[in-house]
Amino acid sequence: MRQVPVKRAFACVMIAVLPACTGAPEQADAPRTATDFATSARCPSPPDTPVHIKGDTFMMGSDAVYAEEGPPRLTQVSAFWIDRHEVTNAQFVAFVKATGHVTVAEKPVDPAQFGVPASQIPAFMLEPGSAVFTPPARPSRNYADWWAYVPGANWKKPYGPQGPDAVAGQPVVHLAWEDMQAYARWKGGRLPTEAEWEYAASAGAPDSAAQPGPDAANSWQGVFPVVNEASDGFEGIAPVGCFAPNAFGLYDMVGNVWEVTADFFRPGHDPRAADNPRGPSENDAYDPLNPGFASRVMKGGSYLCAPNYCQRYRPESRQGRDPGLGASNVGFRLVYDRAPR
Ligand SMILES: [Ca+2]
Ligand SMILES: [Ca+2]
Repeated sequence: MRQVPVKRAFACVMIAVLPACTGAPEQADAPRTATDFATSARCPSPPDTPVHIKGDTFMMGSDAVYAEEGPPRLTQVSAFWIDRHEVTNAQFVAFVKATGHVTVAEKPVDPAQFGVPASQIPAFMLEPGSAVFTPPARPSRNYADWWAYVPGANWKKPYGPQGPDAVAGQPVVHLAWEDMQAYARWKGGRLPTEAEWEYAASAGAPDSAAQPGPDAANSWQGVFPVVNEASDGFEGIAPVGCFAPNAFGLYDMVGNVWEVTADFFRPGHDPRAADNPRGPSENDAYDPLNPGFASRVMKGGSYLCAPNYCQRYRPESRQGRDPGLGASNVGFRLVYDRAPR
């Protein structure tokens, strides 16, 4: 069995790839401030009541865009309930008030988790914090140019300590896997399997051509990562419910923030796993972008997905997600095996 990923395992990768981790300035050119992403937009608030999804067979996966999404195959999913929208800051506040939970991003960092001599760890990476999208001033296709470890970033301060406070109706971000699991236990739900999530997102559409596009939820218009036209009304995270729901009544399945699922990640689907699949074992997990540990699958794209870089505003889209550290564009929603209370 592979070693269970430790908190902040992502930081090991960041040490290798981020200029900020080698002692160089975080950006060669001054990034725009986090407050650029503040939004005062208000949208209708959809109810918090979950939606019942009847079991069915659907075509899971796609070979049309990215290789890791295939092969498509008929897949059976049993009935379940699913949150109508991403878990919001308001919902997470209720959880924190009830339990006193402190998230991973708010806790001191254990230097032993980096796996390198302490002298090689920049001091700021030992401070509580999280990964924040920090747009560069010039074009780039290297993700290390727009992700930075920002001390003080957490679910209460999604754009970092200098940015706006978390907004009640917006999805909660900057959570690690263990934070999501704690919320799920308190709520009486669980993280969805990838198959459950993808079926709910496709909402009975018979093929990918009939499925939603980038205008179905908050995404990126313009040339990523330097020109954020925000013609959909949102430069950063949008409140849940600002875009029309899909045919199952679910909001923001193909945008706003990525949503973490229960499955471990490896590129491509096992075509033999077609009856309520649960993904590979932890030992078989493999994420080319984070090869040192077992990533979880996240689904549906985010407000950072643009046609020129990340066409992942689709039900089939999938990427690996570091379980030990949150990010400013990653959230979740729960499913339930029985009618929620
Ligand atoms: Ca947008
Ligand atoms: Ca979403």
